[in-house]
Amino acid sequence: MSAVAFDGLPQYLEAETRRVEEALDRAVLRLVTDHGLDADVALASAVRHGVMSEGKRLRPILCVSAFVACGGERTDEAYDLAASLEMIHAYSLMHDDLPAMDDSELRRGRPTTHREHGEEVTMRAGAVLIPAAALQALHACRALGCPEGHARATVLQLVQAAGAGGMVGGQWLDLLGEGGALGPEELNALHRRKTGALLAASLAIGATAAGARDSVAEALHEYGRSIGLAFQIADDILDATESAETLGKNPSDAELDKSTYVSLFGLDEARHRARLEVEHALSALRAAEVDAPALVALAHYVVERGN
Ligand code: GRG
Repeated sequence: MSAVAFDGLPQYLEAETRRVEEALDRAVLRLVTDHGLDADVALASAVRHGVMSEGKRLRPILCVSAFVACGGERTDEAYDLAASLEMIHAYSLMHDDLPAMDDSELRRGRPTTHREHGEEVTMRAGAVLIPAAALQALHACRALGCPEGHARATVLQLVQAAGAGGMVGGQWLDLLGEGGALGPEELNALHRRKTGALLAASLAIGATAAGARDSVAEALHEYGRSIGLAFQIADDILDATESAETLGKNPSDAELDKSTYVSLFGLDEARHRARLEVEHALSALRAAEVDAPALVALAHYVVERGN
């Protein structure tokens, strides 16, 4: 596969983030108007608060990067597809921050959605985003001209990654594990679902929508699984070493008595394990001859990021 123009990660992230923000803006507007939510001002404001706050937008950026690496074009419709992943991610953060779960007051450098809009509205705002994300993915695939089978496979990948076998199941294991000591296998199994499934689906969805051949789609999925784990190890390291000001959220693993890669292995070994996962991700790309400098740079970014 041939390389696409890539002028360095900072410029890439800036340009991609802008396109993702535009797509999210379109998605929220569609959700609000198509479903008559504009009559429910509180609900519409909570949806906007949860989705439009300043996140890294990593999942949609990975999705479009995979789509382009597989021959797709950077059209608005490609970003509309990628926005579906961020809609799931945004809902998960809104619900994760609720008192019944992690009970957080700060997210992305500002008060969490329930602190601004109340718990009941935040539960509803998160819930409407789940089916909206599936519809968003389906409509975007059709607008991209994907064959119906690819469109269906894409939506399936999204809902499976978000569901009981993926993110929701992982979050449940995480809540059950609080206060107990998980071993390395249990911790990996938890995070492959809680964080890793949606990150890996971001790559797989980009590849499927672009009609990638099986060996390339599998390589991108493998890359996604490895950077998913690397991402979570880095998240644990950041939680243990950085301030709320840097993170835009309160470090909480110690307070919630969670098993983490840092509590299990210590900082140095956790860093080593994250780098091994990045190496594994890059070797999956090389083995399938996927020449995508953006994906190489993003794999390094996942473990070198500051928040
Ligand atoms: C009902 C059990 C149950 C679950 C509901 C709440 C939920 C579903 C899932 C939570 C999943 C979760 C919070 C995963 C955390 C993933 C993670 C490391 C988030 C931080 O991602 P970043 O750093 O955040 O990409 P930004 O803010 O940059 O988008």
